Amino acid sequence: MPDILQLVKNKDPQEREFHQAIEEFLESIEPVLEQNPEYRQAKILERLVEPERVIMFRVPWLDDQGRVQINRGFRVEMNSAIGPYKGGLRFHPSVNLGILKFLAFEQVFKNSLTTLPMGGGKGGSDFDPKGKSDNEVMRFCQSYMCELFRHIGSNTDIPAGDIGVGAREIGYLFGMYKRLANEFTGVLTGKSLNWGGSLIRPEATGYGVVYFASEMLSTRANNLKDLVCLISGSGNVAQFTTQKLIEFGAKVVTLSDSSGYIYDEKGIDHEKLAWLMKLKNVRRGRIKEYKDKYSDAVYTPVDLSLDHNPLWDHQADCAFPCATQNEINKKDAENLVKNGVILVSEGANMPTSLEGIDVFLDSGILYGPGKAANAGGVSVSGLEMTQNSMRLSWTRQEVDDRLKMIMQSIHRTCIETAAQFGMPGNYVIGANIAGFVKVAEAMLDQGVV
Ligand code: NDP
Ligand code: 2IT
Repeated sequence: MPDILQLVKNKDPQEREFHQAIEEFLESIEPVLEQNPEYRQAKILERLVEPERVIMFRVPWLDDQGRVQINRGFRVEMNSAIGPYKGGLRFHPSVNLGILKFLAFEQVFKNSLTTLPMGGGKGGSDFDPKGKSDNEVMRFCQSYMCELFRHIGSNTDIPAGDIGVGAREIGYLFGMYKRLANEFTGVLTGKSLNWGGSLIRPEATGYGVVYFASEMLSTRANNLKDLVCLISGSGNVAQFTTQKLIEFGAKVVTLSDSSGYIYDEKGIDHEKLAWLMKLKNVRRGRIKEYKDKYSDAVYTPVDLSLDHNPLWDHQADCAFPCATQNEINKKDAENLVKNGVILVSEGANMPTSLEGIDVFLDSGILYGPGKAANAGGVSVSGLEMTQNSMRLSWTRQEVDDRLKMIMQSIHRTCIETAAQFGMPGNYVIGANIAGFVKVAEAMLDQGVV
């Protein structure tokens, strides 16, 4: 049998995150490959690790001083076996092809799990929106779309937000798309409400993470009420994970950004969260300011080069990593388990290292991997596409009910698949196998393309 991981490493040795995502996935699907030799014969894996198309382009723009700035733009169109390419755009200085390929690869299986007809893709740029004026962000987005527009379409490839891309960026991107293509279509999701967006899309990833956590706890006759929760990040996913946890009666004690984290022993309530959302979404401030407003809280700067993150070293019941990839290493995972955590539900994509995942699985805690637990965001993106096609808007209640149903269905699928393959309660096996089989079968049906 060819060693797929080695093939990829030989071809693109520098794409570490992509290798990591593949390694995690391959370990899980071994038993399905044994049962289905036709997958190997049709070279399904070799095809899955090779994007259908990669677009890479120059993004020139003018800053407020009139100086020319150059960034690199990308879109990875990974797999369209079960629907048009779908997945977010990330604007962050760390963005490179390897990171976007890992995100696009995971997106393929995540989208497959949602029950909706969406293929997988991911894109973005090494542009850093932090510290930029609205006008600079607008000029960057317009320039980025000047190239991207010819590759996307409401039945071809539908981008959305991710790190550094929220409502403001989607607005600027959509405006330029509409002008260039001369059509008003659902080519992006995460749009604002009064021009084609869906209710609950901003909330969807965070709400979904909590619905998934609640389903996991119910398998052990438990619920979120009064449980103490650690959350990392303070962006879109972290904010709405916090909001839903408060609604479920849990106590959220941490939030972070890339500079440090706050620990609020009394818990972040609705009023504190509303203040924080203004700080992050309107003033675009730093989490450190929370401590100036709420003096009971403790702020700890975090050195990302340390061998562990002190945020994960508090007594708690649940952990919700909602910032970025590889934010929980082996030591962090050991600290979480040692401090009594019984559940981890991943809002971020691949936040836990391979060694960290092993710690969680060996300890027997409830561990919900990102491609299952954070699928609520792309699910409501899919529902936004449906509403755009029908040219109508559902109510908040209707979208939230559908989101809940989808998260329950993903949870059930993971549980049933894991049990079927002799690994009851293992959500990693369940998510990877169920996500994979649907895509693999579609690829077989469609021939060698
Ligand atoms: P945002 O840009 O809204 O927020 C990102 C948060 O993560 C910020 O608090 C940011 O801090 C922090 N962060 C980013 N990079 C780092 C880093 N290298 N180290 C430490 N902290 C970091 O993004 P989202 O909330 O949308 O995304 C968060 C995660 O959720 C990502 O992994 C994303 O892929 C995933 N996700 C997002 C979905 C969505 O619908 N938006 C859907 C599914 C998954 P700072 O301000 O200092 O950079
Ligand atoms: O990682 C993700 O699932 C997202 N960033 C959301 C993608 C989408 O198309 O809504």
